[in-house]
Amino acid sequence: MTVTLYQFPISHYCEKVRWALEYKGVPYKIKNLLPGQHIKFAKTVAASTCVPIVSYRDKKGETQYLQESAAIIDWLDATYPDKPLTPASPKEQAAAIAWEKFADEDIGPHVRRWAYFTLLENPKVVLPALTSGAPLLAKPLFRMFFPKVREIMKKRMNIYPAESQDSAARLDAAFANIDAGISGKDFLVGDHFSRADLAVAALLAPLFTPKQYGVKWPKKMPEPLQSWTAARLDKLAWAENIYQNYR
Ligand SMILES: N[C@@H](CCC(=O)N[C@@H](CS)C(=O)NCC(=O)O)C(=O)O
Repeated sequence: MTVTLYQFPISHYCEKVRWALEYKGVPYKIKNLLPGQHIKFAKTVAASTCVPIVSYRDKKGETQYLQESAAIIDWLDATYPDKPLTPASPKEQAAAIAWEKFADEDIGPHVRRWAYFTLLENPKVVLPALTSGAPLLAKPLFRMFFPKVREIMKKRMNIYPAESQDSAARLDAAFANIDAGISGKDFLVGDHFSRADLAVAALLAPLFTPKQYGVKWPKKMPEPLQSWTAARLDKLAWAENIYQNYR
């Protein structure tokens, strides 16, 4: 079966799906999209404009499209049962899904807003990441339109000072929640790596920029992001460890 991932390389939700595909050993093709260009494509195949989107051929040979990283992981586990990311016991399954929902809703959007708050003001850093994997000719065009794209991104994701500071505060609350969830154990749920660990670690990853993410990050992030994360390395250590061992 040919599985294709439509993505923004920089997107941590797309990283979540790349990790799930690779962890399970599912071969897949990548189609990189540029922010803006993605809208037309997404609207023709799915309910909303967001990526990741995964396509595959069903038994009748028809192409199906899946949107939402959690739904994609559901489909992966149902279709490729080896190396399950969803725990078998109903109790652990419910706990893992709850952690994933927490990661998707209470970590992902805040990491994104807080990181872009710094990154969008530093085109030299963010442009290579935003255009990575794009066709050569599209890169200068995207650069040219970047000021406009940046304003649209700010508007769509509320990347303004007060909202961004609020996201930073929410991340501190999320760290406390994760600490309590781990409390000396290796995993968030049970004795095995699951979609709970994968989702939390992937959605935090832009803060510690692991090489497995596949995007060319700068050695040092611009300020204030750099100092903020440097002061929280202990809070990120568990997720970094999960990357080292399972990504
Ligand atoms: N709940 C979605 C969130 C995905 C998401 O927020 N994707 C962002 C990139 S990080 C996106 O595609 N934004 C552009 C848009 O929504 O048009 C998931 O888990 O897949």
